[in-house]
Amino acid sequence: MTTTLPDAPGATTALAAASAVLRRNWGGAYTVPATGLYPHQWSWDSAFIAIGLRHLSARRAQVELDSLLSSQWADGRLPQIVYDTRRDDDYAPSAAFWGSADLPGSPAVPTTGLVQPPVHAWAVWLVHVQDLRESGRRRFLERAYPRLLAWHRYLRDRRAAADGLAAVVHPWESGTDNSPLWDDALARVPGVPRAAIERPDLKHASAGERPSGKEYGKYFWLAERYRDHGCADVDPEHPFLLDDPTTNALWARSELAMADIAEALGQDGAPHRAEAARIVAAMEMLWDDGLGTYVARDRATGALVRKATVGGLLALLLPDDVLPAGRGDALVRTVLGRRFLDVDGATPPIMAPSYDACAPDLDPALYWRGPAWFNMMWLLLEGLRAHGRTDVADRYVGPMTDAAVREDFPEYVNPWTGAGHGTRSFSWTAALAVDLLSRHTHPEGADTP
Ligand code: 2M8
Repeated sequence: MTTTLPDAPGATTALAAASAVLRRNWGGAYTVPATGLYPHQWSWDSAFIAIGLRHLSARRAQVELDSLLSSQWADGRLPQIVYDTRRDDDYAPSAAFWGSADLPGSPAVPTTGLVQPPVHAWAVWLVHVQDLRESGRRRFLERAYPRLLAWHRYLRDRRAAADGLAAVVHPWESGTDNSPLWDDALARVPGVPRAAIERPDLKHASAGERPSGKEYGKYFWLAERYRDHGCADVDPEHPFLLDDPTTNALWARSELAMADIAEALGQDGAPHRAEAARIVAAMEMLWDDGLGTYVARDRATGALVRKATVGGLLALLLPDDVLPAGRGDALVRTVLGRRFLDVDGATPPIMAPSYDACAPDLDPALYWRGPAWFNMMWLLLEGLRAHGRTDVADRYVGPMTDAAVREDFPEYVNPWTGAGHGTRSFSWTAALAVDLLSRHTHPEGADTP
C-alpha cells in the first residue's frame, strides 16, 4: 500500500471539519455521539471524544470526562448512557424504561444500569498529559482518581469471577453490540420483552446497517431482566454472562494508566501494574492459538467463542513486559495477516474489519459484523506503535483520516472501499481524526517512507 501521513495543508482542512463536528455535537458539558441517532452521553464514546478534544481544548476534554465521572453509581459503575431527558423520546430504551431513580445507589441524573468498556482511566491520563498546567489548576487528576478507583473496583468485585476476568451482562456493554461473538449466547435469550420495542434508531440509519428486530427483542428482554433484578449483579440465572476480550484488554490497559495517575499524585503505582499483569494473565484463558487472537468465553457453558474479532486484538495495547512471551508478536502477526489488515494480500483494506475477513458471514456494511470502526482502528494503531511498528501504523493515518473527512465522519465504513455507513457527523470518528491529525501530520507535506 503506497500511502503517507497527511500533509500539513490537508490536515488543516481536515482538522477544521472534524472540529466543527465536535462543536456541533457539544451540549455544554459533554458531546453526544450523534445528534439524531445517539442524543445522550455514552460512556466509552466520551472517553474517545476526550482523547481528540484534548488537542482543541484541554479544559473541554476534562469537562467531558468530569461529567461522565460525576454520573457514577454508589457501587462505582460508570453508566453506559447518561440521559438528556429532553430527548427521552428520541432513543430506546429510554430513561423511563430504566427508571434509575428507583434503583439503589443510582446517581442524581437518569442513566442506564449497564456499563461499557473501561477506557476511561487511559483517556484521563492522556488528557492530563496534554496540558499539565490546566490539569493541575483544575485538580483534574485528584478528582478523577478516586472515581476511577471505584469504577475499576466495581469491575473486579462485581463483574469478575474467581478466575479474574470481567464479564458483560448484555451485548451493549461490550460496545460491539451485534458482534458474532454474542450469537450463540443470544440464541438462548427469549426474544419477546414486556415493553414494546421501539426503534427510533431506524429514523437515522437504514435497517440493513443496524441490529435486526430479532436482536432488538433479545436486547430489550435482557435489559428488562437486568433492571428487574435491581441492576445488582446478583442474579445467578442471568442468561447472558460472557468474558469479553475488549472489556478485559481495555481494563488492563487502563490499569497501567492508573499506575501513571497514582504516581503523578505521589502515590504507589505498583498495585495497578500488578492488577494489569493479573488481568493479562487471566486473559490467557481466552487465547485461541489457532486464530492467533483472544476470543470471548461464555460463562454458562464455559466454552470459548472461537471467532476472531477486532476486540480480540486489543491486548496489543499492553507492552511486551506485561504480555506473556511471544504474545505481542503473535498479535502483530494476526493484525497484519489475512484476517485483518492483510498487508501482503492483493486487496488489503484501508482499515481493519471488525470481524475476521476470512469468515464467510462477514458483512462489510452491517454494524459490528464486518465494517471498520474508527475507535477500534485507532486502538490497533496505538497497539502497533506500542510494539515498535510505527512504520506500519503511519501508513494508515492518511487513508483513515481521508475516509473520515470524505464520508462526513461516518459511524463506520466498508473496510475495503472506505464507503461510509451508519450515521454521519459521528463524534468519536471526528475526535480520533483530530487526534491522528494533531499527532501524525507530516510537516513538509512530503511522502513519508
Ligand atoms: C452503539 O451502541 C448503542 C447502544 O449502546 C446502540 O446501538 O444503540 C455502539 O456502537 C456502541 O459502541 C456506542 O457506544 C454507541 C454510541 O455511539 O452506539
